[in-house]
Amino acid sequence: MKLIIINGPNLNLLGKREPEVYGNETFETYFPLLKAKFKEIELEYYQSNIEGELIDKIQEVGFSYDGIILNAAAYTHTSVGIGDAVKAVLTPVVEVHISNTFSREEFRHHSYISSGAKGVVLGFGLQSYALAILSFLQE
Ligand code: CA2
Repeated sequence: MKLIIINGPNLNLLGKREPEVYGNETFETYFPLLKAKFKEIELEYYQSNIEGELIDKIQEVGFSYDGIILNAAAYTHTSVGIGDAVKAVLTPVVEVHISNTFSREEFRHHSYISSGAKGVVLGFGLQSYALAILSFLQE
């Protein structure tokens, strides 16, 4: 099984700013732990701050990988283009958020991703990513 985690803008700052919302751990330290936890899975990681690069990556992997775990970060709430890309590919996409976006500002309550996603996991901190991986294993 081949899965990719795609992270959007500013998630490269995890663990370095706003620890009260996003925790203390960087994705660079968390990702090897995830790989060790799910040894049976070929797990990749991609991060970009650029909307078009995220769309390119979704298109690149979206016809051959078994799953995409997508945290589009702020683009979740603004990007028709990423929402369209999620709907255009054949690979199922699970939308992930670290924080509970529904307990935050109103503008974070709408997602352009969710309607095309297989499911959504949010609010469990970095564990949201592990739960999303589990959703692919329990098919
Ligand atoms: O909770 C999530 O995972 C979000 O996708 C994170 C986005 C936010 O815009 C979404 O509403 C919810 C923000 C990612 C920015 O991450 C930072 C990490 C550390 C310091 C500053 C920003």
